[in-house]
Amino acid sequence: MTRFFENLRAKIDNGARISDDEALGLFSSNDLLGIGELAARANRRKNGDRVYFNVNRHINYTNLCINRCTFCAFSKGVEDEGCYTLALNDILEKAAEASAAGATEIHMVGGLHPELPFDFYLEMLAAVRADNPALHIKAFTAVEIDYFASLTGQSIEQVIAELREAGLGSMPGGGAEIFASGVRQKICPEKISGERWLEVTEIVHRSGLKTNATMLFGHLEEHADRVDHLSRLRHLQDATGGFQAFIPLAFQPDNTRVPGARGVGGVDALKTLAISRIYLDNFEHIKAYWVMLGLKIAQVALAFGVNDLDGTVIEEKIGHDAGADSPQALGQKEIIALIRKAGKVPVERDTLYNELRAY
Ligand code: V47
Ligand code: SF4
Repeated sequence: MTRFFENLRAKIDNGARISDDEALGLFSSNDLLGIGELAARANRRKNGDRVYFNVNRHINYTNLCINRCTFCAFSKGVEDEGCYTLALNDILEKAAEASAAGATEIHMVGGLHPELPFDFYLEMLAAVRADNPALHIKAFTAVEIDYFASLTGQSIEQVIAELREAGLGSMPGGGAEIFASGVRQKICPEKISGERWLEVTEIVHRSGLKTNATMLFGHLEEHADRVDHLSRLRHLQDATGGFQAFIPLAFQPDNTRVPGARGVGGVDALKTLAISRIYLDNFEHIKAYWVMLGLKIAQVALAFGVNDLDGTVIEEKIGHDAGADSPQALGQKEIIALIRKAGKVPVERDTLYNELRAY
């Protein structure tokens, strides 16, 4: 083992933090198994052999979006074929199906719709909650929260208070993409800045809601941009403790408009997940989103520091519109088998990581 890896191993064993330069060193190393071993060590300290999964359903209520990020094949304009906005009844039907199938969480996000008023979202939450009081509603990204604030002229605090009152339980981690402004300007010029995403998220955390964080990787970003992204997340987590899970999202290139995007191979995916685990010492959960990674890499990732597998999903649109060749849904039995065959202990959790059942 080289001195570099020996030092990192000692840091992990002592619960010490690795530096940005060390993270960059890991990204430029070709020792995939060495990186994986460090990540597995860091993960074992926190989670032992347990791997979480949850039973959930995604509902994307609209694909109309005024932003039109170049990496996004999901969003449409009002003139485009295939644009849609679900009626409240359809949303309720999907939520009822999820409840009947044993889901504990509904994950709802959509585009920035040009016309729907804020009241639509409040009514949607209230109606889903009234029909399914036991379902946890995880909905809206920091990008949408900022949009609601500008729609209504209210502060982020007020918007969050009204959404919570209507039934919002927590927020997913989307919209983070890559914080560094050079790349962000190329892949999502109209989206709120990385600084604003972090600022909105900080307010959300301080209001008492938990969120996740994501990073979209494998397009135009350099390793230094990834480390910068991780560094800003680690910093905010030190301040608020409001993040539950970190989810690296592997870029899917079909039907997108990012000239020169690299795409994500298996080695890059595993390295990125592993380095996230090693660097983000203040995040309990590193989640493999099998929709973007594919089932096989998601399973192997369980030996590379990952302790959380999302989820049953049921109807995925954002990755599949961009060519993801994973299934659109996964049964609970399949998830359990996948975790077991990786030599781990499957634990069903709810959205807030209360353990529901170990298998
Ligand atoms: O913000 C869009 C990403 C995100 C593409 O918090 C793409 O539990 C890959 O955030 N290739 C939405 N990714 C999904 C998301 C998420 C998913 C699962 C769990 C959680 C959670 C959050 O999807 C967007 C964007 O970063 N995305 N287009 C694409 N072509
Ligand atoms: Fe709109 Fe989100 Fe797609 Fe960007 S990633 S175009 S904000 S739906």
